[in-house]
Amino acid sequence: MARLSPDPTTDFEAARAAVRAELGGPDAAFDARLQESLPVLHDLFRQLYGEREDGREALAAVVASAAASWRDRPDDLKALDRRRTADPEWYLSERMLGGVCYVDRYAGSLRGIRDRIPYFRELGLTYLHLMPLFASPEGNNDGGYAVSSYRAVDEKLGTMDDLAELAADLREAGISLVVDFIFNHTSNEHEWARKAVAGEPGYEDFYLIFPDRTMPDRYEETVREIFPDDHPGAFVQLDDGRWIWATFYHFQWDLNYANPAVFRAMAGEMLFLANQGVEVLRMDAVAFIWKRLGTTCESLPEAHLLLRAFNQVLSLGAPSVLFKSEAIVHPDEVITYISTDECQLSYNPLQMALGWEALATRDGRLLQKALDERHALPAGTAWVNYVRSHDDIGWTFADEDAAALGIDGYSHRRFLNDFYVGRFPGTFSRGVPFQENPKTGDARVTGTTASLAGVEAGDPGGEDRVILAHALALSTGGIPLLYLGDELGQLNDYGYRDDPAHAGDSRWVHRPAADSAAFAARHDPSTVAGRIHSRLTKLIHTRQRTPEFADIPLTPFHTSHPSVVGFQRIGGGVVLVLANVGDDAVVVEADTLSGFRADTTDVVTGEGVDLSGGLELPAHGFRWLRVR
Ligand code: OTU
Repeated sequence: MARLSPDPTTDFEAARAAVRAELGGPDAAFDARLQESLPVLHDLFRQLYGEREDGREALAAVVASAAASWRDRPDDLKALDRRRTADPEWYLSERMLGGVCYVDRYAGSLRGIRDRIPYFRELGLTYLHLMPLFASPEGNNDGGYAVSSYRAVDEKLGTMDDLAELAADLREAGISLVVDFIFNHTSNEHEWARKAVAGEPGYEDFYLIFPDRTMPDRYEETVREIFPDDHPGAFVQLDDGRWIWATFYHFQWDLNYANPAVFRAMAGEMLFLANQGVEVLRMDAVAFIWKRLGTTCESLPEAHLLLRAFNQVLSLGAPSVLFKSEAIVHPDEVITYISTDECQLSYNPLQMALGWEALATRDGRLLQKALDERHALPAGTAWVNYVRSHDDIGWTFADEDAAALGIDGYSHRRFLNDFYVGRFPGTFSRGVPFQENPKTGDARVTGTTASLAGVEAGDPGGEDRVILAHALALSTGGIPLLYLGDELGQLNDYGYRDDPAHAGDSRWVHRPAADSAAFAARHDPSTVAGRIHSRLTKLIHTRQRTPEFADIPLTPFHTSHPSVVGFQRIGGGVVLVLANVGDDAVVVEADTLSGFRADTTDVVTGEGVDLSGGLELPAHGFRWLRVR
């Protein structure tokens, strides 16, 4: 055994020898990538595992498993790798559109999902995120976020072969398969977990297990409670009296990435999934993957080093695979995960939350400020813009941004929670609270888009708000991501309260089964489903033929109306987006618009719009205008 050395020559030789042993003969493509990646990976490993006696072996083993995976990678995926390498910014296209669903709730099984491909094409999807579909414990398994094996599909949904076939069929239809990579923790039933608890050699350090409360108490002085409804603090007690780190549910045990064997094992699972045809890995709970005493144990520098190292492993073994970061945290922190060598894609939780904030307050200024100051990204990376996800809405805006507008962050969050869970007088929203923490006053909100926006309550602005929220996600820049069912205006499903496995987790209220009646009515304008579907699909198809909507950069456009959010998207021409989050119509004055030509075109309807007398925006309405 040997440590990694600052002079990497011998370390490199050991790694290359391990690669040769896997590949047999020379492989020009792999060798070229190794040439580039090895120094980077070596440097990352030195920072992460420099003190370890087995550092050199760990590095060699990881590159060897990337080589083995490349050797076994199917030819069609190698062809995909070449196409993506030739067109590395494919995901910045205006044609990109994501959809997300649960396999069982949406279509029963993986085969059922396959049967929905014609509808996905009709909608225009190019990206499909299937919620966790791996083997996991019976009963509550956090919607599959407690994984018992990354190599086995939940047998109720199908098999790994079904998944690989589905990935190929989706690819054929121009749709990239996205799955979760839940790598912060495994379920307590994972083989590694069983072995760790049993003290099997090689597995003792896979998780963070302590003999008594001494260390847990010290850690808990500085870490947040994430699922306080389930257990206080970050640890749970094992049957034998010891304590194990569990950030989320008590059956989700955090892995110990300070142990390179964990990195190595996870790199293997990741490469395995890449070879099934998964094109994007949604990196779950990235903020939590590294712990250090005396810190919040969130977004530590090592979390980034780990992501970068995983990225290098993939660029060796499956170069076309992308990472999407799931960091639902302060915007300054979200941005740190986004770069071409870390996560190329990231959820945009700030825009999501502030879209809802604007609809509640009828004031677009905080959202405008975020678009002005926090929307820009490094070249070659993209936001994933969503109206809501399978998770709760957390009010992750920056307090200093709120303060700049004279808003107190703490009381504003309380207002937003009250508003969206239906406690605020006159609210249009029918959300449900999630993880209310009486100790901190913190809470989050759940609900389908239609229920949050006022459709469930019968508010006259409900349908408009659903469309407006999506119009923002479709136009600001990045990959819009649709929660499938929202395009039919599906409402909250309160049935979860009768299911013992779900009753304790209010997020199930917004994860309804697909509504076949709403689906059948999607072309019927006398129904909510039909109206929302036709308005939304019109916007989707408009986006797909509007090159200005590609890529990320936007140019802010300010009016004198607090309820109006504005920006320009500049491509071949210029598209001006104006959105009114208020409940009253406003007229944007001709003077404000005088920098543009007067005879503009509405890109949605194709009709001419004359700006010389100003522009009227209806209540919760918006316009997409080609102004140059
Ligand atoms: C993620 O979310 C998943 O999206 C959730 O569905 C899982 O329950 C969880 O991880 C555990 O796997 O706390 O309420 O970014 O907000 O990672 C959702 C911090 C969550 C967390 C996020 C987490």
